[in-house]
Amino acid sequence: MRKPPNEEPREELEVTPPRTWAAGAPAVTHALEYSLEETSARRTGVTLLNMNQVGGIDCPGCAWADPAPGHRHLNEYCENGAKHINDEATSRRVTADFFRRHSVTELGMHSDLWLNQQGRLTEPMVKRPGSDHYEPVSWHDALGLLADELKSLPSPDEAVFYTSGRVSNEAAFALQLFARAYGTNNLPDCSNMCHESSGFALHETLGTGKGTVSLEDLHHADLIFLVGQNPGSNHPRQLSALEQAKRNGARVVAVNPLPEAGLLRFKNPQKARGVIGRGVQIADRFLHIRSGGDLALFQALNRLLLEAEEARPGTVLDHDFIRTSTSGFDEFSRHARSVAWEDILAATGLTREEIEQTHGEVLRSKRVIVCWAMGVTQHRHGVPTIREIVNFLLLRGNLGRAGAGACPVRGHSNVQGDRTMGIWEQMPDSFLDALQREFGFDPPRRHGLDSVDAIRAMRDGRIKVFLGVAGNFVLAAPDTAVTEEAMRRCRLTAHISTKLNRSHTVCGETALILPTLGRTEVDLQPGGEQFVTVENSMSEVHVSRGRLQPASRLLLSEVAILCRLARRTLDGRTGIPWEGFEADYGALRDRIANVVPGLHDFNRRVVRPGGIRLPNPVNEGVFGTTTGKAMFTCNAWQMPEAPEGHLLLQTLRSHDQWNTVPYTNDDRYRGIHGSRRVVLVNPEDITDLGLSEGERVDLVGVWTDGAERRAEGFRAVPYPTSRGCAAAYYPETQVLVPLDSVAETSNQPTSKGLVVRLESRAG
Ligand SMILES: Nc1nc2c(c(=O)[nH]1)N[C@H]1C(S)=C(S)[C@@H](COP(=O)(O)OP(=O)(O)OC[C@H]3O[C@@H](n4cnc5c(=O)[nH]c(N)nc54)[C@H](O)[C@@H]3O)O[C@H]1N2
Ligand SMILES: Nc1nc2c(c(=O)[nH]1)N[C@H]1C(S)=C(S)[C@@H](COP(=O)(O)OP(=O)(O)OC[C@H]3O[C@@H](n4cnc5c(=O)[nH]c(N)nc54)[C@H](O)[C@@H]3O)O[C@H]1N2
Ligand code: SF4
Ligand SMILES: [Mo]
Repeated sequence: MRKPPNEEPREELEVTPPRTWAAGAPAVTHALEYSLEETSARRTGVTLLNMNQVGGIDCPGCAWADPAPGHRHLNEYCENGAKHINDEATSRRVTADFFRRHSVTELGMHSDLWLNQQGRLTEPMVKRPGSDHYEPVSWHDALGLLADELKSLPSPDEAVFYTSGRVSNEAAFALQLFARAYGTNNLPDCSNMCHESSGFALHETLGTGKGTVSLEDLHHADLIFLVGQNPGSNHPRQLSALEQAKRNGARVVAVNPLPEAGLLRFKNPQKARGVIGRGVQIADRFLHIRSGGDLALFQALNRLLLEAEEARPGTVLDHDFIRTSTSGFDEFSRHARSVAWEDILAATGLTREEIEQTHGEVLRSKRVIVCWAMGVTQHRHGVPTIREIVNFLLLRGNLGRAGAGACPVRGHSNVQGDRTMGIWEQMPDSFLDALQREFGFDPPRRHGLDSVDAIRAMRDGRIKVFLGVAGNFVLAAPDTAVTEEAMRRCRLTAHISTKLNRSHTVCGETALILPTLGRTEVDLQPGGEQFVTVENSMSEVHVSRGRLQPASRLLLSEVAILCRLARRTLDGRTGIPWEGFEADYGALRDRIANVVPGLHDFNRRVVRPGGIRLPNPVNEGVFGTTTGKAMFTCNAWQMPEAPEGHLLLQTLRSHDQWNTVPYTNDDRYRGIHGSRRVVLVNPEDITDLGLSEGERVDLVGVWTDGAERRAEGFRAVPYPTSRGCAAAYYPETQVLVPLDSVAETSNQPTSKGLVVRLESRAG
């Protein structure tokens, strides 16, 4: 076992020019360096060779899809996937002795990086009321404590069950089944803070919350938009798909306030020419947009398409598709023409020529795909922006056919699957009816609490018990000070986790750490060795099977913990065979097959190479919307604005972190080394604000409630971000996101487009 580091890493900022290409040879060496630092060479070999292979370990990183079986490389992973997997496979351990040496208060003062570096959690721990230390507890007593607390609540709605998107389908299904049998729909998840805006916009306009494209579609598109995403760091193998598409003749338009390395040039580390050559240019056109300008951009493109049709009737729009498959076109086309150019140019910061040239590319392309991620969803107007993207696709029939469609690029490896399994506070009646038929109990129908509403309820004392299944809720959620206070008001907080994080240091009166197996590990149950299943961003459900020996013999799998908790809490009330589910996940999958559409014959079909592709009704011409057709919508123009002397801040990921967990203090592609406390600002803005390069500043949030939100001690780094827009890393800047600052209709926190001022610390 490796000794965990005692000391905090030293912070020393060094800035080098941002990189203009992603991946290539350094990516391979960086991945291996991190692997060997964290684990042994043998464990590294086992995990990496099995990663993303048929029947192997599904990468616990992002949700990007694997190529079809037979088309995979021996090394079918990226630099960051290797880091994520080795972060879990580390040989460092957090033991009972560690918790004897460190009080909860002391742990709370350590950085997130340090907490994560301590290694894998090894046995269940409890912090009892009045104590400042975690102490060991048996599984029996830990689950008894939690079950007793749940049973004592006057209403099941006084508990919340949070899920993060790394959780397998089997564990997610068990969790929601337990929560609903217990009597609540309080099932907030990380998706509430991630692609919730996509779900709302797509449901309303297309009748499905999921994307409509496959990898094959991407390979055969003529034009691909990458809007508000940083694939070089966050979905690296998307670059391989784009490389393939480009070889087939596709053109790529990237829309971003930052010229991200992966958007510019890609050197494929899986190919000899990628390691030594110049690589492939990814974006043919880079639109250096203002923060939040995407709604206006797509409004402009739509207006130009309507005008082109008017000039050359019958040549631009797909009239057949519009007539047979859509509703609301007339109203939309009237509204679309009313958007003024001066507003568009103000909101986007682009020139009219740039937008007209992009329009020209659209006209030349038969098959168009729009990909998007957090740069779109995390804005206040994320939902109307995505609705406008749908309008754009509908106009030329770019939906439901090969090489075209909508591609919300998902974050966590199974975030989409968790939703398919029923992790959502507002599951439709059709799902609840199916649960009722299959299990014979009455699931609650009243909508539960999402992440933001759960925090409000905890803050107001309406929630007594919080259970987190994976994730790091305290730092993933907005308004750190408010969220921490809310957690501390709970009677009991419990987390099923693989590694130590901030959420374990912000405790309710009683707190539990329930350590669990990770995806890399062998999962042995009475019914034999188990595998789990996951669903990627392209609706493919497949097997993940761990290969390594568990980090500790005291670990239980997520499914086992949840089934035991359910048994202890429900006391056999519902007749659900929890014990059988725990012994053999196949028994659980047999029941899932009866509840979730598209997963019939689940056990047999999922083990086939490539697994199961869930049907997407849109691709069969079926739209489950209120009109039964794909819906055009009218979206009012809007742009985020910062008053004089302020900037629009986005909170984002570095190349070297997994969400709330920094791996190092570096962000290689952006040329930031040794410190994460930096704010990237356009050089002209630095001058206009009277600051100097590298000056130490506080970021001060401005919000309608007048409360001061301050992130202290950042260096102002000149960076080619668009004018008036700044960027700084999450979770350090989470303190600046007000709890009440949420996206329209989706209630998703606005982690982008925050109004801040930079206050010099010199004076
Ligand atoms: N290595 C690594 N991979 C990850 C993750 C990780 O933490 N680390 N997290 C995973 C998860 S859960 C998710 S959701 C995804 C997130 O993947 P991304 O969405 O790529 O995540 P962010 O780091 O938030 O980057 C947002 C991108 O949008 C751009 N952007 C910001 N505001 C705007 C805007 O107004 N308009 C436009 N057009 N662009 C804008 C930013 O400059 C940046 O390039 O990544 C997943 N993959
Ligand atoms: N300001 C700001 N806030 C954001 C965002 C942003 O861009 N800006 N992004 C949002 C987004 S997109 C997301 S998805 C959320 C992410 O929110 P979460 O998903 O809640 O957070 P993670 O950082 O992914 O959680 C990491 C922890 O998960 C646990 N873990 C890892 N693997 C496993 C496993 O296999 N099983 C179990 N049980 N536990 C495991 C480990 O203990 C680890 O410390 O944050 C959101 N918050
Ligand atoms: S692209 Fe995503 S899923 Fe694929 S190896 Fe990299 S992190 Fe893992
Ligand atoms: Mo996410």
